[in-house]
Amino acid sequence: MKMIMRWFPFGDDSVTLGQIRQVPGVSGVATCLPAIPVGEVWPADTLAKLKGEIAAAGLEMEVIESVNIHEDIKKGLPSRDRYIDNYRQTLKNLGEAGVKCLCYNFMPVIDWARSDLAHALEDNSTVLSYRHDQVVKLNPAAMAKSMASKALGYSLPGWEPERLPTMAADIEFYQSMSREDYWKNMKYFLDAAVPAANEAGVKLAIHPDDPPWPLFNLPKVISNAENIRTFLSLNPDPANGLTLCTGSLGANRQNNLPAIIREFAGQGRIHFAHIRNIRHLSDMDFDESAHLSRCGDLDMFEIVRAFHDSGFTGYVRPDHGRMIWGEQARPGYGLYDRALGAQYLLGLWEALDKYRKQEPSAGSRKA
Ligand code: DNO
Repeated sequence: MKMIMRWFPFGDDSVTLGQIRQVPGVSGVATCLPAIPVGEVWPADTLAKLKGEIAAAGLEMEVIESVNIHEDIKKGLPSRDRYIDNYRQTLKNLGEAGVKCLCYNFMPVIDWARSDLAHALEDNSTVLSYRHDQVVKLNPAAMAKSMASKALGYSLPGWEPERLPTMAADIEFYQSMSREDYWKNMKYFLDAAVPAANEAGVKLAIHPDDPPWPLFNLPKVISNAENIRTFLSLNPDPANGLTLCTGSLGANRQNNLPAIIREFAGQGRIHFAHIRNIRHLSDMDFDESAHLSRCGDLDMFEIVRAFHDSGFTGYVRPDHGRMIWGEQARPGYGLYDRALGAQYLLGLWEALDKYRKQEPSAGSRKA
């Protein structure tokens, strides 16, 4: 596996490339071009410039998170073909810039949702948290406003201001769309994007729904082993793969993460992993937590072992961290706790590597 960290360019991040370079074992960043309007082509020259800046800091730009999908594609409108052509051209440009993996999502209207971006834990660190009752009481515009008010002026990926004016109408549009039609629109996109991704040498890695249950009656679909199987079968090419986000899938207590990882990493369909821990407060309420197993309800050793046993060679990033030691950063994306998370995950990986070399038959237990 290759350890990377998420980083936002053009001064929209409190964390610098120089700082990331000093986190042991981190080889690169997952980054983006936030200023390009959704649906437009990501220009080759801007990508080359960004790659140069990242390389000058001694890091790689092999992962992009995310190129957002225009809502017309998800809605299946006739205008989707133009946006799909643009997506194909963006994939070509990404490949030419040396990008190997693209994390994206197909969630309608809303990317991820939380009720609080700075919820205090017992140790006075703050984390992103989710209380289902509070989220359903808010309309999406109110939620966007409340999230922005805690974002310390940083843009929140997935809550770009351009989405807000049409949010209510977009949500209304999906009320009459069946899940089957939504799957059809996904397939239509994949059948055009996957060949372009292959030509460009880029692996597509869809991010699961976060949280993994429907909100505002929107057809969310990547939330458990069964619907991931359906998704992967829509286009069986290995370039059509997953971002396995432990915190997103793990919010549903029914999801057996090690088993899910073994199944899909075993098939070579996981290209990117977002690893973080959460503490459940009920079936639909949770706080994010430090990465360490004992700090949350997810067993990080079993999660990392499932990747290791599957011979995983994709990218991993420590996902959302707590805000600690007085850091002021974009919620979830401070330096300190993510750096701690990266070291912990790399430590687990090194232990598994060395143990496996000494005891070749050890550790291959199925979940
Ligand atoms: C939130 C992130 C998501 C993710 C997108 C991928 O912190 O995990 O915004 O980047 O869903 O498209």
